Amino acid sequence: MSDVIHLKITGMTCNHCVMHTKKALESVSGVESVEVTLEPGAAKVTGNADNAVLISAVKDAGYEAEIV
Ligand code: 9UX
Repeated sequence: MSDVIHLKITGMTCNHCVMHTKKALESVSGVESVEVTLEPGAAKVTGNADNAVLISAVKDAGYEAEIV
């Protein structure tokens, strides 16, 4: 069964940032689908992924994330 994880993302300022974040989250093991919005900065991740790994992936892409 898939989980739905909501993340608050900070630091995104353009739609290219949104794509960076989306690709970063999609690369995480267990992720099935990702939706990212710029305003408000948020992501919805479906799948079975480790929360800490999701946050690290966003950080590595240059943004900040927290579970909400
Ligand atoms: Mo464009 Mo978004 O450099 O950082 S990708 S503002």
